[in-house]
Amino acid sequence: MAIIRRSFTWFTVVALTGVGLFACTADEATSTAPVITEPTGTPGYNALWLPPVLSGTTFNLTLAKSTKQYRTGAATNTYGYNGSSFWGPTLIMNKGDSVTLNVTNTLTDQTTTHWHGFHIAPEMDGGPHQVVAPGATWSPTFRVRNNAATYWYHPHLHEKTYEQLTMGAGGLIIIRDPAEAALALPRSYGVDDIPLVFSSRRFLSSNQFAKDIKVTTYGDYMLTNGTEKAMVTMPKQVVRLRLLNAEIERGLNIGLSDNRPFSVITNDGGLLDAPVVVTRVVMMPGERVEILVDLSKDAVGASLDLMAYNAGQSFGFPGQEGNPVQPDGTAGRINSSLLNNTDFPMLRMAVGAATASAITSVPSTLVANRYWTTADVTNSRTVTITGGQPGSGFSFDGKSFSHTLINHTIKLNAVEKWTVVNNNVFGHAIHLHDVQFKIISRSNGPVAPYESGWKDTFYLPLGTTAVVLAKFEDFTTTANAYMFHCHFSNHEDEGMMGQFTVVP
Ligand SMILES: [Cu+2]
Repeated sequence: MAIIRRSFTWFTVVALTGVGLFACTADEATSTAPVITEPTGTPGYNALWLPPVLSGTTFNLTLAKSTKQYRTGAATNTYGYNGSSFWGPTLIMNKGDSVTLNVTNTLTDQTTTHWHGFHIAPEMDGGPHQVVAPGATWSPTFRVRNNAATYWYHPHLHEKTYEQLTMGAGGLIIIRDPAEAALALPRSYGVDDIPLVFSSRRFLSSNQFAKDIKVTTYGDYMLTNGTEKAMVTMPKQVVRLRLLNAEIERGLNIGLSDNRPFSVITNDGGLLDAPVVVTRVVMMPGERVEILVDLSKDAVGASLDLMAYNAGQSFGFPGQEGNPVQPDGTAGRINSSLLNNTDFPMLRMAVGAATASAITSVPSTLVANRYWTTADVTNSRTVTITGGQPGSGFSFDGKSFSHTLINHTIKLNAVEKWTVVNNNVFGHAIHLHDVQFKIISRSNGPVAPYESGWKDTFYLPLGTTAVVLAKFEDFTTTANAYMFHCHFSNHEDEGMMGQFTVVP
């Protein structure tokens, strides 16, 4: 791939970018990634990497070491699945299919692969107990029961999640189902349906990723699908963006640079009843939303940025704190980052020609969800966030994670009300395995309409309490438990994780 030089016209740049995107089915080259330079002379952009797709009912994933050329000089050591230089392929599954995943670990460390958001038996879940030894292959098999939405897979080995995520291990999963297929929604992957994975990194002077869990909780440079200064051309019509916050700890207050409204159509576990129109959506690590952005009135050749409007957040919002000092990777920069407490772009969106079968309007309704209500509740419990004092990790109810500690035992088919209390020292992102739940109340105000759907991860701001309802059905615990934890992987690795079993 050649460097596109400034002497090209803007339209040529857009056209070539489009070709690059639409043709991209394999991993980008590491040292010859295209550099898109705008005629205005602003800093160059790199073509957004589009993860290749695997579909069918058997999925082979191989986690391996790789490298990617992010900086002049030494390449950055990374991890990727199936030969990717960062991240992995997007798995497309159909609800109702029985699938087998063969996960091969070529690292010298153990790993696990968790199917985030999936309602599956605990032994298939890929949590800390389902260890894949170096050189081994793990082959879980299960029926896909989740609704159409965007899910993801990532390592979940206790005390190694932070490191393996930092190195780039992860991938998206798209589930399709008939209810979603019946709607007039964009779904041409990489054309009008674009996956976007946000994760920032800090580079040491050696060009390697900083991965000191005690120091580097926030990166200094945003990587979108592993691409720094990413740019993509989207057609002049309604486009669908599948957003995943795959940060270690940073929250993202996402909006568009011209403040145009956009429509949230999914939460973590499925379509909403109807699109929710917003100008901002807050996403914590682990959360996904799919949004529709209307580009039909934009001129071909125009552009806008997908932004994180993170300046001015209150204390406890992850990424609010810290000082923007020069990156050197050395100690003394705990919780600081060049991106903290600032607004920054995450993707340059250029507008190209419309496609032949363009979606030009946003549906007024989506699906009819039947959520749990307090009338369904058969058991209630409270989980309180504790710990986090200097020198100690966060915990739940005073207990740090132990492989042998079962924090909660739940009866099969119970509809449970979990009240999660955070009067501690910082905000968190709470994730429950096994279930999709409904947030029914927050102590700091109403539940935002854009988070009113099925959720598996939610933001719990400092000083607040949230109440969620979930039904624990279909699977009981025969050996290994399910996890609940903070999805800030540094908090999780330092003990902010517990286990629950589901019993007859
Ligand atoms: Cu946390």
